[in-house]
Amino acid sequence: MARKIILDCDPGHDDAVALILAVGNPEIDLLGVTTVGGNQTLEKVTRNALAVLQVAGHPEVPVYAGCGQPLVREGVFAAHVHGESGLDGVDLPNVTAEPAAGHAVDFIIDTVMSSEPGTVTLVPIGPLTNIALAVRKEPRIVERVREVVLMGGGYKTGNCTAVAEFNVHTDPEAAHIVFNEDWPVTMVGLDLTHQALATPEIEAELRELDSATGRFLLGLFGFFRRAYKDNQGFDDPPVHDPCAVAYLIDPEVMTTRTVPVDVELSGSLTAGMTVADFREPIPKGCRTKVAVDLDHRRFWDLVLAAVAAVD
Ligand SMILES: [Ca+2]
Repeated sequence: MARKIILDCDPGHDDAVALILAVGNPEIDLLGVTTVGGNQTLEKVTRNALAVLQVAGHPEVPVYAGCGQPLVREGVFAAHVHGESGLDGVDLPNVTAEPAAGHAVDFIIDTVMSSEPGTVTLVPIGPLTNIALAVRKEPRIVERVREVVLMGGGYKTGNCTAVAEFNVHTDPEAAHIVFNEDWPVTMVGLDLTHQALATPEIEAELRELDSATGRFLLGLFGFFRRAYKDNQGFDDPPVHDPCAVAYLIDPEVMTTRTVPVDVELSGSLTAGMTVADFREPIPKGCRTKVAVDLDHRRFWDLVLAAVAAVD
């Protein structure tokens, strides 16, 4: 049985890869896409989600627009990493589909409450605003969701600050809600995603596919490569978001550790830090996991297979 997921995203170069992996892999049943302001404005990321689904040949997947601003803080978009469009580096197609009617938060609630308990997995790969609001509006989703597998945070490093990663740093209060509810949460953070590098070898394999979606990704990787070199000194760009989807397809793609994780809200130097407590003994019943080591080959094989499958 394919895994039923809702992908909550802010496309975003790496979000685009996550979308393609989700529609291109038969193990994933993408129930819907929800969008959140993050890498760019809500309007732009919603258009981008529709554009990527169109490029990947799946315009039938519904896209629900969600929250444009964090719960408490002022949203700061990431144009320095993703460009003015949120997907700079490619010519976006004229999008023919419209966003679905209704709010992302209501789609999440309605889908979870109307599905068999324990069957829907939430995959947030942007700021956690929509997920936190859904929990507050309908707390019963917590016991009905199968699990939450999110891209965000990091136990050893940050990218917005020394210790805070962009998604969590953008809306730490929302992340605090998500990490503190009583549901299984797997944090696929920077510790893991900084291993998901789009190396020149991977780009060459993508080029060999000689497909429209492959060329679309190569355009995105070209811009992403320059942005990561200029902003953070990476030789190859880390492609964060599809790691969370890959984990659901094949848990062997990464190793994880079960440890408590909480979110710092008030530190003057550390706001938005995900604090993982590796001290033994790990509390009984701990339901949070952090991703540790990526099988780079296995990961990219999944992505390349999905790109080949959608064309
Ligand atoms: Ca994202």
